[in-house]
Amino acid sequence: MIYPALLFDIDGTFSETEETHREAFNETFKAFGLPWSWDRPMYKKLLEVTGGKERIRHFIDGWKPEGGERAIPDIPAMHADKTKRYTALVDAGAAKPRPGVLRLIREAKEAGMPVAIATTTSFPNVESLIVATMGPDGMKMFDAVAAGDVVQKKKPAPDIYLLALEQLGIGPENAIAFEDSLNGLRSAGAAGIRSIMTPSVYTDDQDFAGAFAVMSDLGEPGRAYTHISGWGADEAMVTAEAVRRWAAG
Ligand code: XBP
Ligand code: MG
Repeated sequence: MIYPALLFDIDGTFSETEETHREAFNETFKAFGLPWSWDRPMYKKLLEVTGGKERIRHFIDGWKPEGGERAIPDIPAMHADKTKRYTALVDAGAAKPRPGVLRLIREAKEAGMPVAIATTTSFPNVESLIVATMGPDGMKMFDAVAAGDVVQKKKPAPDIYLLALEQLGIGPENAIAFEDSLNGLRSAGAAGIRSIMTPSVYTDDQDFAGAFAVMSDLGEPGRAYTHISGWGADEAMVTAEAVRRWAAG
């Protein structure tokens, strides 16, 4: 194997999915007869808590919405409904990969570098997104998939990254994470993994001090990224070759 392994976050990093998550949550609230609707500023605050079930609980506890206390026992059912609605939206084409993501994954696989997923989102959401954007065999591109409730503590805890490393059988020094949020940066960092950050619509005002590199996106041929900090100041694309060079220091 050629290292580093590339560990991808999904929401915000692989694709700008959070608006689709928000839409699915709101559809679910309506279906459950709850007079709740999360608008963008509210959802931005709610994103501080990762995980859909955890986010609904946090909303009930913090915002004290009408019907909140009564809805607590329904959270697992509400979340299952939200997953169905989210995957239906994604299956219908709601999410596009961010610039450079598919290119980099293909380059890495061709170079013999392991590629994995480390995300807070539920496994069916990952599968729908990968199949919708990479085709029916898309999941075969990944050497490990660590997603959702398989760990006790979600990001910013290191658990999901530690699980991905365990599945790959490698140490953190042999991995680079791709993330879009402070929760993701902290999670990877707590697992000892360096992160390349591509801020997303909900995280572009967060402070990624200490990240390995920060750029607007991964770049495509003829469409360079905007460099923000760290490695890659004089380059245009995050390529598999560049990641290997940067990681070797
Ligand atoms: C993603 C999340 C997820 C999604 C919803 O964080 O926080 O909770 O918003 O997914 P990250 P579920 O990108 O840092 O992994 O509803 O399936 O939990
Ligand atoms: Mg993310």
